[in-house]
Amino acid sequence: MPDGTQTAFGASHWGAFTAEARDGRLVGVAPFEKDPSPAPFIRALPDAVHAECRIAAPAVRKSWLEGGPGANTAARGSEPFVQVSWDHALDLVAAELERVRKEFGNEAIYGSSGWGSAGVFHNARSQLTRFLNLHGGFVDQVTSFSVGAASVIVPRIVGSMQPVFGPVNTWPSIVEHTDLMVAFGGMPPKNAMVNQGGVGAHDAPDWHRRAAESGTRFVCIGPIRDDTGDEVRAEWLPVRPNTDLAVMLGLAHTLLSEGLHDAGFLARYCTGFDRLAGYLLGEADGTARDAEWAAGISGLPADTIRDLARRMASSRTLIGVSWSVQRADRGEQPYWMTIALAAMLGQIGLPGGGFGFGYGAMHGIGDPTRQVAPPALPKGKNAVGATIPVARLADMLLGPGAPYRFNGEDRRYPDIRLIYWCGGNPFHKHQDLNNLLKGWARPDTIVIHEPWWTPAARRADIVLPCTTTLERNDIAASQFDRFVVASRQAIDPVGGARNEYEIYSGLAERLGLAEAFTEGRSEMEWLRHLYDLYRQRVAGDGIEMPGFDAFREAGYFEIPAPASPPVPFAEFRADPEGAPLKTPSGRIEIYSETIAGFGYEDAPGHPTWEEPAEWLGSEKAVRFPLHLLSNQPRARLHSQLDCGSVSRAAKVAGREAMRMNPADAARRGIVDGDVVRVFNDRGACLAGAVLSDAIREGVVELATGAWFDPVDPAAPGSLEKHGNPNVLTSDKPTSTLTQCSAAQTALVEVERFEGEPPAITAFTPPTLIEA
Ligand SMILES: Nc1nc2c(c(=O)[nH]1)N[C@H]1C(S)=C(S)[C@@H](COP(=O)(O)OP(=O)(O)OC[C@H]3O[C@@H](n4cnc5c(=O)[nH]c(N)nc54)[C@H](O)[C@@H]3O)O[C@H]1N2
Ligand SMILES: Nc1nc2c(c(=O)[nH]1)N[C@H]1C(S)=C(S)[C@@H](COP(=O)(O)OP(=O)(O)OC[C@H]3O[C@@H](n4cnc5c(=O)[nH]c(N)nc54)[C@H](O)[C@@H]3O)O[C@H]1N2
Ligand SMILES: [Mo]
Repeated sequence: MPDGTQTAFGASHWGAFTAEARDGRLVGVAPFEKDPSPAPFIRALPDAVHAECRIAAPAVRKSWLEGGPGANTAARGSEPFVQVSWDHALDLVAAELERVRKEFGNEAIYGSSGWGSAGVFHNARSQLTRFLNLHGGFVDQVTSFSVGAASVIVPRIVGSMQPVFGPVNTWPSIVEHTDLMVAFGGMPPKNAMVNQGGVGAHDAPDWHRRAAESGTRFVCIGPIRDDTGDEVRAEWLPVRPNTDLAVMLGLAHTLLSEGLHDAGFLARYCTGFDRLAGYLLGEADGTARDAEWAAGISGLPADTIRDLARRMASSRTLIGVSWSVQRADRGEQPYWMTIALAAMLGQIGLPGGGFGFGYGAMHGIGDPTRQVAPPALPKGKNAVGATIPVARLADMLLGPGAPYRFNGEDRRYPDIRLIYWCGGNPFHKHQDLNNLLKGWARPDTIVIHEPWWTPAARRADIVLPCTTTLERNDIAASQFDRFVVASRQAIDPVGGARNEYEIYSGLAERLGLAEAFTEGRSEMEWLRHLYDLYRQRVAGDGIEMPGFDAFREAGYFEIPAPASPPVPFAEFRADPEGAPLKTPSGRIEIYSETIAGFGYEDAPGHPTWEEPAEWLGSEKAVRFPLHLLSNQPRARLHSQLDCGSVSRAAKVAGREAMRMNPADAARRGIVDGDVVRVFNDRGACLAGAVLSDAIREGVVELATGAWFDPVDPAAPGSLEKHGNPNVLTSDKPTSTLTQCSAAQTALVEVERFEGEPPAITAFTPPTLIEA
């Protein structure tokens, strides 16, 4: 270590590290010594933290500063910002919160968040929620982009979210017991690089290898071959996107017609199998959902489907389904059918058998941890009852007062005057960004806390610069990981950035809420308090954590793995009457009277196939013949670190890489490295072509997260030049029942882009005027 270099241990969603700083600047990060496979993009932290696009000072959009709330809102994104002092900025935000509260009530305030950064105290979502609740409440978001449709359907069918958030069958069980793992959507190694809250040791690749070595066979059913890592040597069944449900129905039909289903299990533990059986056999409409039928829809050979069904019935089989499969039109249907299919195999409640969602979606799903939820900053109570399903943002902004239905409820969208956004990036996450832009122009005021001039920050009215993890002390922990990390501040806040705790404390002071917000605690006092809560929590499990000071000194604490792996549904299997599921029948609801009772046209009482709004078999595919998969990126977390070196090195011709099959490319005269234009009726973007036979023909992969960078920054429909797939995705909800994101349901066409591609401006800060 050269002279003058200081080190600090810390953690991020994608790994723990030792940060090296010299003269107040980060100069490197070394991955945690206990991490066998660190995420490559951890190395981008120093350049991202000191990037040109860090926000140096509080800034207010020029027209807003001059004209007040509601001034020239259609110009959001194209106007300069005026830099103001912290005092001035906090005065403006406090006054605007009061104005909206008094004139329109707290139902006119929408607060939103996203992944933010790791850390239980400086957690963007908890801080925002605590503050807005104290101020009288706000319209909050429910469900999620990650597992939204699942969060509605899974509890209705099995009574809890355990099959999603665990414990699911963990890797030690799979190694020991599972003969065959059928993975719809794979178990992408790229996704196992992160955990919400942090990952200490990336040992998923080792577990995958051990499972393969122990004889577990893997089948990857999905449009992309490398959705499973080389370690598991999977057999690849390249299915058409959004047709998993048809494959599952075909498998189920084979089991039923060949008498391979477990009738005893279905009778004892489930309700309504007869209704599904009638559907499989086509009793009402004469269409048998057999292997041939499934082959016609999915593109997999019928013999392959039949053979797979027989293999599943003759061995200990675990069905894994990625979260992406439910992020599609009627995405709850394949999840429901997964449960029904596993019930037919009769192995639910046996070690290494049954089903589980999201293996590999995050590192911790399947990892043998105790799943202790870390403590969070107390949020208080929200006096506003109204929420919206998170993916319905644009519908809410464009249709105040409009009725909508959701999970058995009749609701109306609130009329939002003020958006307060911290720790998320709407111009990353939302579908159909050209549509969102129209809604974004509606509210009077948009306040954002951000470290960087992201596409959302440059489209806000008041931007308050906040610190990154490297600039503050925290405790990083996740219920999905066994390492609890004492994150240490490595450098002073960059530029004029402040911790959000300090920002809210300043606002609370102006609003007469200071004591209630801070409870008189400093950062370090809060950490000590939260840590003590954690210590008490694990003590109940017989685990002794050291005192706070010793923990900070050691840098981390490792919570030991449970002595024996969990077996989901084992109690229910042992005693279905004594340990019933929390469903109306107490059993697995293959048919749901409740869902049928809602009377939604797009969600009948058992899993049913309907053509997705857009798919390779639809009429729309004549004009737009390629199915777009906008999956999670390899070189970053969502839009985070896109301005860093690792993400930028992965671009092709400066744009997001789009993988396509060589045959699809040849038909369009596209060669490797070409800039291409990807388009449909909703929008168009540029991307850099990468040809790969790991992608099924008819499918293109353009990962999310390139910073939204349209040629005209405020005009809906302008060409996006950086490769943000959300100008192409559809904002159609998954269904009336679940109202979630159907991002994976989108068709596009691709052509070579001729001429000089426009320069990328996403990472250049907006024009800043000094006050
Ligand atoms: N490196 C990295 N890891 C991440 C994230 C990140 O941004 N970067 N994000 C994290 C977050 S927030 C989440 S929610 C999880 C998401 O986890 P997932 O939702 O599972 O992740 P995706 O990458 O969107 O999709 C996984 C794969 O599913 C396949 N797929 C898409 N549609 C279909 C389909 O209709 N059928 C089938 N069979 N396969 C399909 C695609 O080939 C895709 O590569 O990932 C987490 N992990
Ligand atoms: N097409 C398509 N779209 C998708 C998906 C998809 O598969 N396809 N996946 C969806 C999924 S699963 C998810 S989870 C979402 C993710 O969407 P988001 O969670 O909105 O994405 P992030 O890029 O992680 O946004 C986090 C933002 O918080 C900022 N930030 C970091 N630390 C702090 C902090 O301490 N305080 C504050 N105030 N800000 C901070 C970061 O700079 C970044 O701008 O995207 C969704 N969108
Ligand atoms: Mo997610």
